[in-house]
Amino acid sequence: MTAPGHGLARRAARPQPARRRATVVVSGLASDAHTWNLVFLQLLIEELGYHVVNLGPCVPDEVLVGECRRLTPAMVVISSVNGHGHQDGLRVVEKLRACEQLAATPMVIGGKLGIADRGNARQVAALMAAGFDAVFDDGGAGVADFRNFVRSVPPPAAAPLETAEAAV
Ligand code: B12
Repeated sequence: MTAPGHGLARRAARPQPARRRATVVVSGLASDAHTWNLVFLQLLIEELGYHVVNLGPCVPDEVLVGECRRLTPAMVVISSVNGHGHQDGLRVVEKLRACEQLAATPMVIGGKLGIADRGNARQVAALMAAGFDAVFDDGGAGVADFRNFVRSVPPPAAAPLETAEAAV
């Protein structure tokens, strides 16, 4: 007869399959050469528990669409700093949403979307209408709102990683 709890202790000692962290794609837009914004976003999103694929600055639309189709990420986070986000963002989100497997993927854009410090309400509305789920313009919503948005996204069913035990 085993002591109470003994079986439980044995179960706990057995290696559990690790969970793969869901992937978030971070990207700059085709015209935008700024980079530190992307590094900032990558660190922030990693801190929130995701694996980040950072595509870097000046990403052609076709590359962004192709990588998102290949990775089918849990979320796509686009950054604009040079002020062309309201144009580049409109164009690229339509291309992303046209892909069947990305139709329901959470997609956000943020940063300096235009060249005005404030009063980008019209641009924000146009970006939302074009397919973004949220827009975090520097003149309005802040990083705290972005954090809350990321936390509100339900994690996709994560595939268990192979453990040494399972591989034998
Ligand atoms: C460094 C820099 C450059 C470097 C970039 C080098 C590199 N490898 O990154 C160089 C010299 C290449 C450059 C070029 C240009 N730049 Co520049 N640059 C800057 C500078 C000095 C710092 C930017 C930076 O790295 N900040 C640090 C990062 C961490 O912060 P951030 O970029 O501000 O991003 C923050 C927010 O925007 C927000 N954010 C950004 N994206 C997102 C996305 C989401 C989802 C969320 C929630 C938040 C978020 O979070 C970040 C952290 O708070 C700023 C001025 C300044 N002091 O900020 C100008 C600035 C960004 N540049 C500007 C401009 C106009 C240009 C040029 C057009 C200049 C020109 N006429 O050639 C070109 C554009 C080139 C291009 N094709 O994009 C303007 C943009 C104006 C605007 N949008 O209203 C700025 C603000 C200068 C100014 N006051 O006029 N630039």
